[in-house]
Amino acid sequence: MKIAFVYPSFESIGIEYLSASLKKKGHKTKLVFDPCLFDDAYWKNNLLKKVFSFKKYVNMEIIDFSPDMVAFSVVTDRYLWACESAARLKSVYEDIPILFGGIHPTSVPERVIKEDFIDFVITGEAEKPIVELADCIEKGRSKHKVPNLWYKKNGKIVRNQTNSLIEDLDSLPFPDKDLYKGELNQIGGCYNIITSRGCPFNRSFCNNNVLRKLYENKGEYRRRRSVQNVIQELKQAKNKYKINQVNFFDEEFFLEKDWIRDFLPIYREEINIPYFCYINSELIDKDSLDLLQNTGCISVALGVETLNPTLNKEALNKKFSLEKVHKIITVLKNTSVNLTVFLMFGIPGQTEEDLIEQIKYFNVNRVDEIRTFWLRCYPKTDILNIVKENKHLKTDKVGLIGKGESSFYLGGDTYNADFARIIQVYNLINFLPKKIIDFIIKNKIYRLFPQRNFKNKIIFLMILKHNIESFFGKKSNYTFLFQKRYFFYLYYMVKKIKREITKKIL
Ligand code: B12
Repeated sequence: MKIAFVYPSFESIGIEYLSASLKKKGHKTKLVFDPCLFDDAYWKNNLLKKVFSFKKYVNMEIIDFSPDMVAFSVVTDRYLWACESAARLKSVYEDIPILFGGIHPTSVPERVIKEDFIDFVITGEAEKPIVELADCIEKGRSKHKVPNLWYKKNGKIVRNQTNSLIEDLDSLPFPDKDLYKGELNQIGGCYNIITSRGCPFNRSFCNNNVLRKLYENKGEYRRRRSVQNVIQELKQAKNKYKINQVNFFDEEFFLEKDWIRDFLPIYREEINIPYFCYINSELIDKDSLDLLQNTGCISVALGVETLNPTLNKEALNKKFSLEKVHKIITVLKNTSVNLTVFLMFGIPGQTEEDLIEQIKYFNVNRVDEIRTFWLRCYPKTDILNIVKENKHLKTDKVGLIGKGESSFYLGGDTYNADFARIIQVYNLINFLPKKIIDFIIKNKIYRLFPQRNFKNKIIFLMILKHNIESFFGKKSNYTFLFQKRYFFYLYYMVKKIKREITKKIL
């Protein structure tokens, strides 16, 4: 049976896992990719979005493949995009079954399955369920035993039982990276990998608190692949692709200390490709910082969210120690490991003073890059209760969240114009001298700044600055991911122009 996966904007390790499981059982898969140029969190422009739209190719590519099922992997911010694409397809090809899965349908399956153009929803980990569904459709069997499945029968919604979590992650086939052949992962040679599933923490803004509820009493939530299994995947990848950087996308890469102590030296020995990973200040000690430096890490991202301990504890349900964060910043400053810090805005209870105090801290304790995000209240996460309770969000906005209709472009749920002006200063810290930032703060010049985010223009200047610096031999790698995003845009803009020209000539 033939299954087409439709996905926007990024590589998805999730669908690569599903594709590998389907192929293993003899099914054929294909990716239909929409780069969503000028329509993502990096860059939003309505005119350019139209000019460089890939919408019409999405349907064309699906139909060319003549699939037996079309599968959409959906995060909340892309739910409307997925609905629009699925409805467009269904209006022309009524008979193709459409399946929705991924974190948004997992969070609100009862809402998603109600859409006319969606035939199936699979919640949670879907390696086994998707193969069983494909088998059932192929053989014309009843679907009542397919785990995690929601479907419609005689106008009624049916919900099947939820499977236990996959106990042994090593039992899964390696993600099918060939799915993206010819698409973005060919650019720049990044290899994205996940070595674990599940997170033991329960931060109020994170979707793990939704998944943990779904899988209550259904097996160990946090799981990790064996060191050898991960090394094996990377060895195979190294032989097959040209890789310049490995990105460990695990949420808690340093959680199992023994695992890390085993893994990183072997990685250095046998793989030896510069790598990126996320770090958590609560899990990083001196040993870990040494390991990072000695095993080829070129870049880490640290989710600080806010320097205010009360906000971290009460609104975000997150452990926080300024001392630990400070230590990481000071140690990494003099190393070749670049440090990106994630900060969050629009947290219930956060004030202008908080933000200004934070600027003062980061202006003195400079990191390689500060990335700013608005707090997003995703469906069924605990933060929703907090924002509802203290009326941090307007009630109509809370209603829109489950429908995936709140936008992340201009800040999303918790956007606040005064904060938006201050955020520009955070972006500027990335490349203006300390004295100028002090001057802006002291004289409250930020109040004159536009509230519209000009982050991508600043990022462009940052890349330029760091390219110049690296030309003169200074360490410079931190804009790595962003540089790739520019290549990505260039690649797909050229692809679009080529396609349009070919069409005109023919
Ligand atoms: C790595 C990562 C990224 C990477 C790569 C993303 C990617 N597409 O793979 C980067 C840095 C690019 C990224 C970007 C963003 N991310 Co992110 N990311 C993650 C992270 C940490 C791991 C994802 C992963 O690879 N998991 C491992 C794979 C195996 O699991 P999986 O993807 O969930 O897939 C399984 C199931 O969901 C299911 N499944 C998945 N797809 C489908 C499809 C079908 C048809 C079916 C049946 C089943 C199914 O089966 C898969 C295998 O079991 C998750 C957190 C998490 N724990 O999942 C957040 C997470 C997915 N990201 C999140 C967000 C918000 C974003 C951004 C919007 C952030 C931003 N403001 O820009 C962007 C946009 C992403 C996009 N697709 O457009 C949220 C999504 C919340 C939500 N409700 O939508 C998450 C859940 C984190 C959180 N806040 O809790 N992200």
